[in-house]
Amino acid sequence: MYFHKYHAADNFKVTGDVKLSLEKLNGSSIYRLTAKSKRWTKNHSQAVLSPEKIKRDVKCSCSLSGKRLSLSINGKRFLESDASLPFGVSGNAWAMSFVYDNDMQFYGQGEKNNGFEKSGSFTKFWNTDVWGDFTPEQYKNGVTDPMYVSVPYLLIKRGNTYAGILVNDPYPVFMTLNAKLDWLPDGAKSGVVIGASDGVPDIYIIPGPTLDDVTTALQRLVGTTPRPPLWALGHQQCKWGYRSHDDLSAIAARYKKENIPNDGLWLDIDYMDGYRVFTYNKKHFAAPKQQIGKLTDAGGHVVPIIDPGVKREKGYAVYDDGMKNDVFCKTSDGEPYIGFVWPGATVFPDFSLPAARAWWAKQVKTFVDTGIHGAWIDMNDPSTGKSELADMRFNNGKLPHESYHNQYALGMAMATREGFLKSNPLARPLLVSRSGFISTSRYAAVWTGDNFSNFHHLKKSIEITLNLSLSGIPFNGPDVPGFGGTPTEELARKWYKAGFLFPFFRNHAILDAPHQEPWCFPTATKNVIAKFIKLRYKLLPYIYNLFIEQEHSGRPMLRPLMYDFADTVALPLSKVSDQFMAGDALMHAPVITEGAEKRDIVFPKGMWYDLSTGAWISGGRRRSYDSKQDATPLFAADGSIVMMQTGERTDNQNDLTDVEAHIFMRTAIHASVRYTIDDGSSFNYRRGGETHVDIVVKKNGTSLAVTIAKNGASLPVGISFIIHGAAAAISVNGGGNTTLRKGRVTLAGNPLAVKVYSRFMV
Ligand code: NBV
Repeated sequence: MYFHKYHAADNFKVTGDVKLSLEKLNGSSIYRLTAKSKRWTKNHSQAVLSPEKIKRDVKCSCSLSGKRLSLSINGKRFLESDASLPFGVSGNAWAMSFVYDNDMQFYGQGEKNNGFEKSGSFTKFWNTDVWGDFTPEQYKNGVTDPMYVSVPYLLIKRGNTYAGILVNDPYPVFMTLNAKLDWLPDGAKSGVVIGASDGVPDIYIIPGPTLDDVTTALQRLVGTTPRPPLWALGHQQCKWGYRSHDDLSAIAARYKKENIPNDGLWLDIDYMDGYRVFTYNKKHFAAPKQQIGKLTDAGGHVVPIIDPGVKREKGYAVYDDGMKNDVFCKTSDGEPYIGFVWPGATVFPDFSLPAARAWWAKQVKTFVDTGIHGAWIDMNDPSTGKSELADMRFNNGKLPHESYHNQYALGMAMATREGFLKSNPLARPLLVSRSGFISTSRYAAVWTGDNFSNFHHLKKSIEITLNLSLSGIPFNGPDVPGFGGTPTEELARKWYKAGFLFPFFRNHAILDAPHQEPWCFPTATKNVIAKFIKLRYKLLPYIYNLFIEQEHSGRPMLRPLMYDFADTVALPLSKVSDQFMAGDALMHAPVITEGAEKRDIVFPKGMWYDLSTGAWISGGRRRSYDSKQDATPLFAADGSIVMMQTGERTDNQNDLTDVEAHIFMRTAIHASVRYTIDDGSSFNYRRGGETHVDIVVKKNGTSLAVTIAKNGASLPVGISFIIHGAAAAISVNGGGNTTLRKGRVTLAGNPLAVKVYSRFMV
């Protein structure tokens, strides 16, 4: 592994040549700490930050006295520099340390496999091709740190007050969090130390006080994720080995035959002609445009892989054009840097150069003209095979590798998205990247790379996805039910149940693994997988609206329990790493232990409706819960309204204009929701092409009074009301009481008895 050099043990000293300054960013209650010294001349970060998008007024103060920083929130000291090393340097490396207090807990850090809560850890941020740099034993069952994505962001929690620290330094950053390190005297711990091997220190301090305040401010600073097309939120089917039009049409046909919805039809490296990027193998795709068109007409969405490595071969148009335009990375001698990946000897676009990004976007545009709907960009850590990474330099060989390494995937994502929009300015693309950096969220989703089909990875996937969501990468998810190895029936069933609410939901497996599409499992297991894919589709109106909310406010779709509920001594939600909220209405506590269908569940305060059994459960405590093989512990919060598609979804035809409003009311007497729809695919929503339906429900005894108001574009919307909880009559928009009829609906388990009022047109 390449980056080992720095940690808190190095000889950092407080020196006079370093001048710190602290500013409060206008109107945002975010503080920016910067340092000046001759050691660092230029900030090479390509992260796109928008502090102007954050308007809030938080009761906090942050001050600098000499080199000592102090942050108070709501009049209480939250963080202060450690006097022994408030801000020190060692050559070009810098480090700052803070006093540790034992009520501190730590989260965030982007994509890390160092646990949900991170006390006691030492970590570095260095985009890493996990399977390339760790042993099979480590990547199958151990801790692999660092991973593909570097977001140098630390979330600090003290009680129910939170603050975040974002280090906008593209060089390798490190953090030690009250860690016991070999070089410290016996029993001593590190405190809280943040530093980097080089780069101009540029640090954003984001005071809460709440977790929602911090997270939404961070997300708006680094950029919210633009609204994905609706199909991108459906199920995605991938397998290393899919390579031809025939493969994809067979997959699409089989999903249809099985009555299981699926949107994405993904291609891995073998669709290319000899792994040459931006080509199709003629044998597998004789007429790409027509063939992809056919798949599209049948309701599929084609998503090929794009690798950054360009085969070094005269006569290959992409290589020749790149050489002519001088866009490839160079060594210190000014020669093209050569790596060895799929096609053999390869050169790599230098995404630090605007001209190289424009060149890449042009290649992408021509490729997207063949009709593809999205792309996954792989190997952009970057992974270059046996060649020394350090020899790969940037900005015409002038910048050392370290300065751009963590940003390579960000540059690639920027340019790839631009290419998609050039080809089709009207369509929202789906872009999914393996690696990333601060502000990748603006351009791409992230899948969590090469995981393994075992229970260790299933558990880890929840921790990783929650911390990514808290770190400004809200659109993310793992390969389900694991990329490497062979999933057992039990694992496939449990992973599908655990993962069906992850923001990104893709089945993918390595070349030599057996196929793991739903029908590859015996009927009982296939049926469970199908049931939860269908439930995902049933919930799409709700999920889509969570993405819309994220785009506006920065609130992530998936979040830990402490996001929406207070952490208390009696019910320590901050320790719950195997349950999560999907929006503020649904709480999921999947069973992820081998051999068990039973688990303990922490129910936050309030009443919870069990979507498997229809029972109401009172929260504020931990309870033992018995689930079933074909069910999952999924609960709706009292006082919530969840918008769903009608009936059981057996294909991917989504209709956001014909929906069920599921009303969950037990003790709550008020519930409301804003339901937004648009065409699901274009950017017209930015020009008034969306409709908002505001629904308010008031409960009086067993009568529900519903008001619905519609504004925005005039799309007709039909709503059926499904009531979970005691209710006998309903009146809609003052239309007089109507008796509810009885109905049945199947959500996460048994069919449930419900009250129904259908169908109201607005
Ligand atoms: O393109 C092949 C694989 C891909 O299936 C996987 O999802 C990526 O994470 N790719 C890595 C390259 C090689 C992996 C050993």
